[in-house]
Amino acid sequence: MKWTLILIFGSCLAETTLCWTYHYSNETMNWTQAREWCQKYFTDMVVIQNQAENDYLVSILPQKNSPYFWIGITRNHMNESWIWIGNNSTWIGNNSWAPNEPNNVHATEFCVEIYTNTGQNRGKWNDEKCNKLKHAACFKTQCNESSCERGRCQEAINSITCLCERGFKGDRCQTAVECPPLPEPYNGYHSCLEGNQTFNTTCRLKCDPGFFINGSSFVTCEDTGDWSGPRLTCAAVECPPLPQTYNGYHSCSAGNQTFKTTCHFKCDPGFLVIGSPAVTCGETGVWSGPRPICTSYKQALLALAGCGAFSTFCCICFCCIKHRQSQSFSTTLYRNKRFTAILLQHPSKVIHFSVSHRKETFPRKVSVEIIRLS
Ligand SMILES: [Ca+2]
Repeated sequence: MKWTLILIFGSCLAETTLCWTYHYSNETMNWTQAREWCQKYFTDMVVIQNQAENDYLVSILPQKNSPYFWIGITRNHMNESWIWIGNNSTWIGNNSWAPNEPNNVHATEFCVEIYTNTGQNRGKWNDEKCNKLKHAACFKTQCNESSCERGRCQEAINSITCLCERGFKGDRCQTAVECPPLPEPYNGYHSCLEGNQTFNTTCRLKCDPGFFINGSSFVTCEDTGDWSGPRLTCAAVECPPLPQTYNGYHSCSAGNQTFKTTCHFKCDPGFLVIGSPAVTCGETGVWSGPRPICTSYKQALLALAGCGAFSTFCCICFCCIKHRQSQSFSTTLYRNKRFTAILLQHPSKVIHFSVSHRKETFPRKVSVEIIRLS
């Protein structure tokens, strides 16, 4: 069978190139043949999505001796609903059917034709037996893979529309949604996976030494153009609270005892500062040293005297032992600011004297430890 291709008016406006066009056959054929013909030479049989398209289609279809054209709506059984091919439309208007149609004569009318003759039935539909011979009404789509970069192409009579994926915009869905510039966090910085801060970009926060991530460590640019969470912030690490100083007091450079805060200690009148008079909160949350103590001058003098007496006692013990053990002992003396130790060593035995001062109680308590090792 020889078919004749005829291009009727494109549905596009003259200046528009991206939209579908309508076509029809000069010959008649049954519904199945008509659809195959449309698919072979164009895209498919006509699908109508609203009354405006229906009216436009009828206006450009020619007046022929047989003014009947197959359209792409059908069903397989009398109890089924009418369905458009391709699932591109579910539309059936209130006045789409001609009077007394669809009448399903002999329960075998499962295809649909559109009337193009003049009169009150022009543009109306009729259910018809599928093996009847009608002209084919076809369309050719203009959507293709390059029509929309990040979206789905949808055609109408005069234009195509790109239905963009989430997070993209533009007439061809070519532009990712942008989020506002992410403000630089105090005492830290952020790094983003992408150079520009657009949809799906994730930025991570890093804090300077002495500061920690306060809340989320990253945010993501969402399809709404907003960042996924609150602003990224770094907070200063805190040192343990300093207890009240006995017989003295301390004052700090900041209200919270956080990184870089320095606290100064002072003693009440009549008391002496033992230790460093100031401590600073370090980047790991540890004070720079032990806090000092306040002791009276009398206690300090007694402590010094006691220490001297104890040293004398140690020297006497050392001399006695050395005398009793004769020359076979070797001796070693260790000393620093906090302790003094005397090591006696014999080929068969070791006697070890150590004198240590506990920092927090110095000089009121002095411990002496004597260890005899075999
Ligand atoms: Ca009918």
